[in-house]
Amino acid sequence: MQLTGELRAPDAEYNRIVRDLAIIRQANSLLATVIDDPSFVPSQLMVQLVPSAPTDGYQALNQYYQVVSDHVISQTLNIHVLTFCDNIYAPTLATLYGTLPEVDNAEPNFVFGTDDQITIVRNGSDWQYSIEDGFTDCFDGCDCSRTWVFNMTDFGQLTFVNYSEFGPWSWCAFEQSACCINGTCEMLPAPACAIFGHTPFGAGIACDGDSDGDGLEAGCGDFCPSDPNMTQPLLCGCGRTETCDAAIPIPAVSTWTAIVLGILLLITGCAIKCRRMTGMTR
Ligand SMILES: [Ca+2]
Ligand SMILES: [Ca+2]
Repeated sequence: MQLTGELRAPDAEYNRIVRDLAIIRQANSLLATVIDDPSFVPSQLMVQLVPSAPTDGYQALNQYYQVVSDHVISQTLNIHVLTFCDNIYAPTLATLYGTLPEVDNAEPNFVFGTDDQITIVRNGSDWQYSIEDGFTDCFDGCDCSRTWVFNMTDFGQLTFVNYSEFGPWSWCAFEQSACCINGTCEMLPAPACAIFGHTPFGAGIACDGDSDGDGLEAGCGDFCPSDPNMTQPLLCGCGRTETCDAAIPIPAVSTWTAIVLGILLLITGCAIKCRRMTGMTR
């Protein structure tokens, strides 16, 4: 409704937004629970009537737009809260009511304390989605927020545009994460790292500047950051030579022994495999 300014969301726009948000949330699970909180009650309108004026036009609009409740919240100021049978785009309807001679003022029933906002801007067939995730102390507007911006084509092709954080207070506590971008480790806000091909290292891992000197940074190709001879833990783990496969005396064992060893390998993993096959104590 906000996108078109119409009282009710047209099917085409509504369906496209549903599709686009599904694609965005599938690409970024952090956004699965970020929904748009309207800044006004979507089924209500606040109307202040001119004292003692005829209300024919007001009553006609109430009937036409299917008001189910007309509640006077101030006799002195003649302020009514109208509740409609369905959600409507209140700013547009407020303008309609405001044209009546018996209406002094009409406006949406604004609410405080919204936290998440989704804003859409159309740029031809491309739509840009700004998704703001607010948190902490939101009763009068959130102290902290994270905002993702995406571009979506008419054909459902998603592009990440930007990520930003707001919250200069210590309690906002935005997390930084080591992140592998095109083979280089960078410290980034954790949510930004997870977007589109960026590989978060996980909690507690920082860029190490290739401390073991094997040419790759921790998590950015080197998953054994303290072992200069290994970059992958393989089966036996970092710091352990992977000799098990070469030591398996396959021709020397019976079929049943091979089956038992195979089952043990499946159940217990590498440690048993190395011990069984080579006699090593690990
Ligand atoms: Ca390294
Ligand atoms: Ca290494």
